[in-house]
Amino acid sequence: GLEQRGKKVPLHLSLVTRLLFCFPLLTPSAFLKEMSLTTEQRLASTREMRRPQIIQLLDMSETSHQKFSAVDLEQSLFQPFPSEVVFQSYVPCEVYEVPLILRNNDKVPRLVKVVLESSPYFKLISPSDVCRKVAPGMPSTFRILFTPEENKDYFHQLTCITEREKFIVPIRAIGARAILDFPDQLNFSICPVKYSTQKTLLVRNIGNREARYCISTQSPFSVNPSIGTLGIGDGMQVTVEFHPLKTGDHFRSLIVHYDTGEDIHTSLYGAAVDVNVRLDRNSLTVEKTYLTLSNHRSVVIHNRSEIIAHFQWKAFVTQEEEDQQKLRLCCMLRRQEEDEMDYFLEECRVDPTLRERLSLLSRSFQNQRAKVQGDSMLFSNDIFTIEPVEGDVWPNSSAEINVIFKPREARLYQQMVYCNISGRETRLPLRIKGEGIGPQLRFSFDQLDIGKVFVGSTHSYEVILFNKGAIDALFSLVPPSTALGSCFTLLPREGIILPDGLQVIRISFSSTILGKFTEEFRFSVNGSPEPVTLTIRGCVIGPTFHFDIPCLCFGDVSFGFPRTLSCRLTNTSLVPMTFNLRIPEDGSGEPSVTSFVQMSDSTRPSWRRGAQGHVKPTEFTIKPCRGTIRSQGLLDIQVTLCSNTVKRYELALVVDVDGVGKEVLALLLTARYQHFPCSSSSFLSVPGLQFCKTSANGNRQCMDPWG
Ligand SMILES: *[C@@H]1O[C@H](CO)[C@@H](O)[C@H](O)[C@H]1NC(C)=O
Ligand SMILES: *[C@@H]1O[C@H](CO)[C@@H](O)[C@H](O)[C@H]1NC(C)=O
Ligand SMILES: *[C@@H]1O[C@H](CO)[C@@H](O)[C@H](O)[C@H]1NC(C)=O
Ligand SMILES: CC(=O)N[C@H]1CO[C@H](CO)[C@@H](O)[C@@H]1O
Ligand SMILES: CC(=O)N[C@H]1CO[C@H](CO)[C@@H](O)[C@@H]1O
Repeated sequence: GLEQRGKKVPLHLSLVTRLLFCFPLLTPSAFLKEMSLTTEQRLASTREMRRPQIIQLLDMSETSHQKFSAVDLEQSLFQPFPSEVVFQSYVPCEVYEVPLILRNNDKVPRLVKVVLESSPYFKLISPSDVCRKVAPGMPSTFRILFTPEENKDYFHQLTCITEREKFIVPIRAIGARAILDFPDQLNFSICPVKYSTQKTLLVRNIGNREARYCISTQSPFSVNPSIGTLGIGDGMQVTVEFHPLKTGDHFRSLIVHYDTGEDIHTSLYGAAVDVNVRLDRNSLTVEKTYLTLSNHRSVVIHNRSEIIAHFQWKAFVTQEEEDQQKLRLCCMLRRQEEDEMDYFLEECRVDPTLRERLSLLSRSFQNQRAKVQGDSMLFSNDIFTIEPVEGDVWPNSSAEINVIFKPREARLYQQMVYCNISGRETRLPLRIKGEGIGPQLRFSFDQLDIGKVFVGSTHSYEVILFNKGAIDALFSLVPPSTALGSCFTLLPREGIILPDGLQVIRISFSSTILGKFTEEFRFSVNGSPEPVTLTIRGCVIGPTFHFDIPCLCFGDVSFGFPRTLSCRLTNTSLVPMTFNLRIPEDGSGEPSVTSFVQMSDSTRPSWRRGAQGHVKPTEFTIKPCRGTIRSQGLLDIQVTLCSNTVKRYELALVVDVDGVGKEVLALLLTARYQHFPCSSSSFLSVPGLQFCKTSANGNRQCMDPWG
């Protein structure tokens, strides 16, 4: 088991440890110091001791009687010192010597042997008692002689063989070295964030070998040059830049890697802070602006710092959001490309000569994507423009930034923009607002009260539409949707009014609809969300008219004797009226019969029978019963009553007016039946329909009306 383990020492692992230990993180000064030591000084300054690299485990039963050891297997039985034999600062052909001490770590005496593969430069001198066991805790000292031929690096190794293992002690001869005199630390102290602060170092090669170097560091630091050569004793400028994007402390290393294998570290430090660079406001409202016109306001970037502040106006609040947007755009382009490719390949199947254009297509998409990637994503917008969108503000000065507002619609616009500026970690937000306004049309008055107008009469009015705004106004009437609205005619219905101009709108109105009304007329204005309105209110009334007497009093009427009265119907309105006169309570039967007719026509049935009919006779005649009275005209009306009924009359003559209504006015009619002195009873066949008379003293006398 031991044997096997011994043969499988993981070599690669030990190599890593070796490298780590041979090239520890050295500062330039430590490196210089180390390189300027003599071999003796170097040995004298060596303190640390490391476990050697065991390359093989041996079977102790073959080499020793002491098969067990107090030293654990990871350790060697002998501890070498120094762990690495180093020669340096030598001159060719001189002989240098370094002792190697091997101390017995075990609790029992042990043997140790050292083997050096033959070399023209290195010699091993073993102690004279090399074949004797070394007592526990005691050293055995070997000597290594080195005779260099040139001032260059030599590598060799010693193999130490104990009773249990073989291990290696490396020999390194460090020849000429380049030494760039970088400082151990470079302190940028406090710098503005998002700003590039540079320090230039004058570096000389103070070593004895040409320097072939690589210089590297990590963000937020950068270095220039990063690679080069520098002759012995020569100097060069190295610029280290600190460009922090975040505030706070930043620690990094500047690593100078030499071709001889050493990595020398300079610590870099810088603290990034926000400086006094700011906007004079964080919100800005551009005054109301007419469509198609533009207005601007300015915001000032104040720079009270010592730096030249570079600024860019952005639409996104952070770099991350900006990058996401780029990603989205690229994805979109990729999908679009795939689609177009699919389509194109389909075409190519039909026409193979198109195939050449395939690469053109793909190149065009490639270019577009590159453009997106390289885009600095400056703010750009159709409505708001920022000028300048990028620039510099010098120390102790300020920059005026114009925000130009060019609305396309009549509405409120709001937008956040962000100023990415040196000296401030976060982008400075600015809220910009502006309101677009459309043409400004107004009526000279927005309410027109036309009072009472007669039905059917035509009236004209004028209102004035003003353009109070700064831009042309294109207006057009929204056709009214109501019945009354269509009784109005507004002219012109559409047109254009220049700024400060006016347009007379003629309104004519004639209504057949009675009653109060409030009608809103709307003119839509191009570019304006709200129409300009005109409200017309008023009342349409019917014609006014009256009779010249309060009552048609027929007084006492005699049976069958017509009596005619007249009255005068006067039209006091400004419109003609068409009327119809009737007496609703009058009978609807045959016209009543006069006594003359009754007497001369013997074929007529007796009154008695007529009176007995179910339909009462029509007793009144109106002349004319229909007609039209012109505006402010009058008409005499004759009403004839021929009574066939024994009764007291009290009824109404009503007036219907066309287009206005029925029974608009009523005129009282009164009459009283007066009985007749009668002699012939043949007429008086109907009891109660006698021509009787009651005298003042109460005597009742009946007589034949025709007697
Ligand atoms: C850098 O220098 C400043 C003073 O200039 C000092 O306060 C600070 O401690 C230094 N920092 C480092 C890391 O050297
Ligand atoms: C800026 O002004 C301050 C105070 O007025 C002054 O100390 C500083 O030197 C000025 N800096 C520059 C770069 O002009
Ligand atoms: C923001 O401004 C800083 C300083 O000018 C600059 O270094 C950085 O690249 C800008 N960021 C973007 C995303 O443009
Ligand atoms: C105008 C402005 O703000 N610029 C300023 C830059 O800073 C100096 C002082 O540091 C001011 O005097 C300037 O007015
Ligand atoms: C106001 C009025 O009564 N209107 C007119 C109706 O017609 C008569 C007769 O012409 C006029 O005298 C009234 O003036």
